[in-house]
Amino acid sequence: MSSTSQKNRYHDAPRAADFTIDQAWDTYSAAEHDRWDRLFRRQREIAKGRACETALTAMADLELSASGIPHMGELSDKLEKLTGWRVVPVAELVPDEVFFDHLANRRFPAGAFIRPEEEFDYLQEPDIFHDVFGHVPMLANPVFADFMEAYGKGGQRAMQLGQLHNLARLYWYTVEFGLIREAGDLRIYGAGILSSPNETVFALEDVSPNRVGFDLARIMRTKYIIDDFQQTYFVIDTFEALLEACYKDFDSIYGDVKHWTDLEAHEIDPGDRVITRGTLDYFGACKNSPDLS
Ligand code: HBI
Ligand code: FE
Repeated sequence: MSSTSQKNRYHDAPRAADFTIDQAWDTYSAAEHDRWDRLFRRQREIAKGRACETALTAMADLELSASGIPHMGELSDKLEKLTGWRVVPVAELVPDEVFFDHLANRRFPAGAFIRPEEEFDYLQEPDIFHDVFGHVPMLANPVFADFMEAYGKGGQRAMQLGQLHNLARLYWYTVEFGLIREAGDLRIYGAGILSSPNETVFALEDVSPNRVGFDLARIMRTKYIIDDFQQTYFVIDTFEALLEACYKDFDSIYGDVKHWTDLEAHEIDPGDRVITRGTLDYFGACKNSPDLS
């Protein structure tokens, strides 16, 4: 396993107080540009008929393509005209409070590095393909753009209340692994799914996972897994409904959820709006394993 600094040449890059770095777009090698192109072509094909309309349309509007690694400044100039968001280069995960401050100010921190060839299919850290292909198109949707700013502000509040883990679950089950109902079918908007060829198919078509209607307090009680497919996916009806649910006064929900027991990632709760009850077969014996989070 290569060490972080070997794998990620931005690991030691000089950074500003807000953890942003210089993308140094001219330093990407032909091999790195080619890797982006192969990742893009493969995932764009699999996403057809599976990603939500918003994501597919935005990729075209933002001129994302298999023509080399995007220049974040040029991409930001296009995105900013649509929703006021910019994409700022960072070396790797940044501290939560820094992350929330960026989101609250319509800046999305995106990894500048691209995954090494040996991690072509999956990596745990967010690289430029996960962030730009997975997250950025959704920021072109005005309602989702408002939600992400509200999430940033909510995160700052959650930290003050010491309940960041509850809010992180909301991010996980929507921004990273959310599904949306579209024309009577289910489609993907979560970046963690959208940037993963295998999970793009699994999340929509496999019989193993549960699929449950979105409920804010329920999600805040639900543990999640960070190194495998999700055992439960939550489905929103519209981005407006997601935003509306989160404009509620978070404080009252934090107050309630603090006293409720957590749910394991595979559990169905009696109050759930069950869309599909999964067989959990993919998760095998591990379905009773202690979940991380
Ligand atoms: N930093 N660069 C980066 N990207 C993320 O997605 C990210 C982060 N820091 C913290 C974080 N995500 C999560 O803990 C959020 O739920 C806060
Ligand atoms: Fe992400």
